[in-house]
Amino acid sequence: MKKITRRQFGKGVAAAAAATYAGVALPRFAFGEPLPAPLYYPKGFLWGCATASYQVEGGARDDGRGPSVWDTFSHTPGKTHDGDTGDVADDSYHLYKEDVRLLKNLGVQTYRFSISWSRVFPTGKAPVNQKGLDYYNRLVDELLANNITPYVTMFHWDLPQALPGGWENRDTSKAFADYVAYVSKHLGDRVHHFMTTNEFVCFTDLGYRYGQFAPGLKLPAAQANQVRHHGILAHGLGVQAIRANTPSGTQVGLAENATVYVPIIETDEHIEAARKATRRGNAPFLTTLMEGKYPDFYLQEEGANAPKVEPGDMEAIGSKLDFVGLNIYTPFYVRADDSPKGYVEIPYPKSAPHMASPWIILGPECTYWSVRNVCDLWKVPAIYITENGTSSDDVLTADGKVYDTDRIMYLRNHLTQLHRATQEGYPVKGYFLWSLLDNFEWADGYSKRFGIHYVDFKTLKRYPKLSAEWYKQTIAKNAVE
Ligand code: PNW
Repeated sequence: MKKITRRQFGKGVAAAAAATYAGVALPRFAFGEPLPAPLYYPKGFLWGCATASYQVEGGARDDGRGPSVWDTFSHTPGKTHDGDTGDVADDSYHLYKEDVRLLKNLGVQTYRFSISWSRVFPTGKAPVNQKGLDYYNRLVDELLANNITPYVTMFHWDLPQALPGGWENRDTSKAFADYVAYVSKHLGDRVHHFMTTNEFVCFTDLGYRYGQFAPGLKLPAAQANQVRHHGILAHGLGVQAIRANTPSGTQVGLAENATVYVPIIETDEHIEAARKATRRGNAPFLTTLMEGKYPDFYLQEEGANAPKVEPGDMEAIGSKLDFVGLNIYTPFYVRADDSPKGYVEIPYPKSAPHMASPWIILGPECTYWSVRNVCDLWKVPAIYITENGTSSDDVLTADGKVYDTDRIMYLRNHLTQLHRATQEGYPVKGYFLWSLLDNFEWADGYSKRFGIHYVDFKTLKRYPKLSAEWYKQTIAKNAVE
């Protein structure tokens, strides 16, 4: 499609001024020139969908898979909504070809999925379970046969249950590196994009400090900080392992739900406040990775609870990355102030609109600011939005359709903001919509649907929602409308 210039578009507006809708004259644009539409993305921009192993695979006991902490947690009464588990989930372990067909039909260029560590190493360590790796070989081959580029996450929270002490134990970081070395060596001939870990805060703090995710512990600060350290150490050793076991040119990054700070209004002082907040608010995770050391203020604030670091840890943790993946759902607003921190967070007004999951506040500009803050602070070479999407109270109608207009509203707004980042020259390479299909939403079980395909969890039949149709058009046009 040809790009419309401002001048041509202006003429269109003049012609449209006389237009009517349902017999009523439409107003003229009140102020100057409207934005050109549609919003074209850069040529070669990569569109994709994302999923994670425990959320979609099912086949929990098939072909020698060992239990993960999420099997244990979800089978513990009271831990998940209605006692839901990932035993069957979407059964993608058996239905993966159908899922690849859904991807193909959307026209995506990429698919982000994760490997179940305990499928490949049932106890977390050798011996390997060849049948487990074979599943990922089949999935990768099926994707490539359909011209879809695989983006592989090594760890999306399903830690092998058998590893003693889980992330409390430093050995787990080393076991991770061994597992990553093996998998990257065997997939690296066909997979050229790897992410080490997904969302540190969810598998460290939420699992070990607040207890709402597996393994459900509520440890004191010193131990919880050590868990965080083992998480980022695993990432660092994982980067080294991938680099050592794959051809040069292989792209290595991670997927991180960095807390995104949005300046209340765009003035220099508030923009600066948002940048400071980004560095401080992500101190134990992304900030430390990007700077190769724990920030001084973090160590001071944690005092005696600060993590214990061994020689070589920080070099690994600070390993250079080819890209940073950001999982973006919700904004946090800040303003400048005179305190030593230089900013204060603004609480949401009670009336702040949210999506079906109450923690997803509608604030699409956070997608733009996530990219801008991270790039301005740390000059990263490439950025992907590795997740973005929302739950919705989807209803399957008698004609087999789901009219998820609120999800489309959410996506359209976020993609409009991401477009701004691409236009300003930030190196955003691609976007992965969360999620390809409804799946096991962790502690919320099957009560929250994030898919652009509806899944009937009794029959496992998949139905494209209206949002799938909308995303398909977005991809085909390489533009948001
Ligand atoms: C991400 N929160 O998790 C995960 O990467 C996905 O596995 C998940 O399904 C998706 O977002 C939707 O929730 C999060 O409560 C889960 O702030 C919860 C939170 C954030 C991220």
